[in-house]
Amino acid sequence: MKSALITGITGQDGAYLARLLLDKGYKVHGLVARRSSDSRWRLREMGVEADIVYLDGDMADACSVQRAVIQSAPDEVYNLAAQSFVAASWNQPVTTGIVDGLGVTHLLEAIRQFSPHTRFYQASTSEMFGLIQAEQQDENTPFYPRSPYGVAKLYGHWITVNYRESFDLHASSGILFNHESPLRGIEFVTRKVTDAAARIKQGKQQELALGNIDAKRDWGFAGDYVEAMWLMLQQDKPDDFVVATGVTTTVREMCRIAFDHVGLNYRDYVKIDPAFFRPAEVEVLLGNPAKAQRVLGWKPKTDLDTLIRMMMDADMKRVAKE
Ligand code: NAP
Ligand code: G4F
Repeated sequence: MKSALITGITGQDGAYLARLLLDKGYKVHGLVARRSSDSRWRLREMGVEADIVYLDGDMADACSVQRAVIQSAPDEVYNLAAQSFVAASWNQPVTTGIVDGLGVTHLLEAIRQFSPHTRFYQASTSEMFGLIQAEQQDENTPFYPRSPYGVAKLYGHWITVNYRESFDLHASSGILFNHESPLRGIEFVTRKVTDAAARIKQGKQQELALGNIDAKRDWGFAGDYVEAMWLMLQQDKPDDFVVATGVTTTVREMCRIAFDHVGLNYRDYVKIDPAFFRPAEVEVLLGNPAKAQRVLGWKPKTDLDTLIRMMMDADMKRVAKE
């Protein structure tokens, strides 16, 4: 039985990846940071809460990260832990830098010293492209991050590349574009919109305040994207891969799809609130997943319309039960 360690197992991707690895017969360990309230709801939603070995630890605490690597004796480590909300990174730039940046070194160092055969996946991000330097971004596009989050993740990306080149570790970096699901955090724009549309439809909310609705994102489904993570660690050689759909859509159009699904016109409810604009915006992201398709045989299976409908259906049911 293969052993895997997932950091960030209580997050959206952690829950989908845990399900995928358990279905493949892995023993799954999860590094979980101490929280004062329940953080395992996504694992319950995926029906995997009881099947995971939980290890206490925090990415900011090198000792706990090291202990988790020794205790789990992993064949594969998936580093998904992060302060992942871009907007919050301007208010917590140092924490974001430590967890999303230096935390990666804590993990790579533990692997180098105690488990050098372990294969490593780093959750890198299209936010590293920021102020885009090419119309469609791929593995060769120069980076230009636009937030403390993007900067911290760029450190995490390059330290992964550096440990691969310096110590011959099987360390891969997945440069994933936005991916969503019914398990997406409520602060991200897709879930904020599907939750609000469900509440408005059911008379529990009157309007929805948003920021820059002209921003464009390349949105895919988290369930598809965790397959790409796993595929990267099954390759003979570690490498970097862009994972995206190759389609970009405005926040405005995503709102239209969500509200349409419940028979409403988003224009009647969406208000623009400057409080949700960012100090520096990433106006557009559009990925080129050709390498992932060629080398990994990976393709996205879910288009945006299907994804938003899936999220709307889940939110309509959840809001009705409240
Ligand atoms: P998420 O839902 O925000 O999950 C983040 C996870 O990290 C949670 O389990 C969280 O634990 C954990 N975490 C936060 N701080 C930690 C710390 N100091 N020590 C240990 N664990 C900590 O994020 P996601 O959407 O699943 O994304 C997974 C990863 O992919 C992240 O690294 C993100 O930056 C990256 N990424 C995401 C996307 C996307 O569109 N979703 C795209 C590209 C890259 P709690 O639940 O206890 O807070
Ligand atoms: O949903 P978002 O908050 O996601 P963002 O900033 O693109 O980051 C997500 O994707 C990254 C990959 O590119 C990940 F690395 C990161 O961890 C995270 O998962 O915002 C999307 C867009 C932005 O342009 C934002 O300005 O939507 C715009 N937006 C407009 N109004 C809003 C809102 N975003 C949020 N969260 N809330 C709004 O009211």
